[in-house]
Amino acid sequence: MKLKYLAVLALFATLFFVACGGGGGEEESAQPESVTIQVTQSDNYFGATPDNATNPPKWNVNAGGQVSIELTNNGTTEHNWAVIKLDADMPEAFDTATNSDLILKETGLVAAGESFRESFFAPSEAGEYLVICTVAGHYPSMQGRLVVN
Ligand SMILES: [Cu+2]
Repeated sequence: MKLKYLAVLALFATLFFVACGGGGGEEESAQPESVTIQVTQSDNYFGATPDNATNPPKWNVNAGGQVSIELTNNGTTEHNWAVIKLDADMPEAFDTATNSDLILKETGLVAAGESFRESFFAPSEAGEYLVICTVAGHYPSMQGRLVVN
């Protein structure tokens, strides 16, 4: 009788271990942390200084994580915020008529003085993604990097 009791106890102990082991696996597959990025646009550059070509502003996000973009256009003309596909073969001047297939994600044109907010999911592939303004003549002087970690 006592032996049977011990056998049941051992069975429960085993089940408990299996259940706890499964819990660890759930943590590993948890969603990446969401982040908020702030983007400012001016004529014709992103961020604080007009040296994007040599010193592009960087926005850090988590691979596959949710990104809330808070964008403000402080310029006097419309601007875009377009993430280019990783390792795309970029032309010297971006032409929306022929180069739109290079765009991975974009806010679309934001009018002068307007703000734009949206949530989207970051690419699942890590890397430094080129971000440009697609308005004619604004790239390469207007660019940044979406850094996916
Ligand atoms: Cu622009």
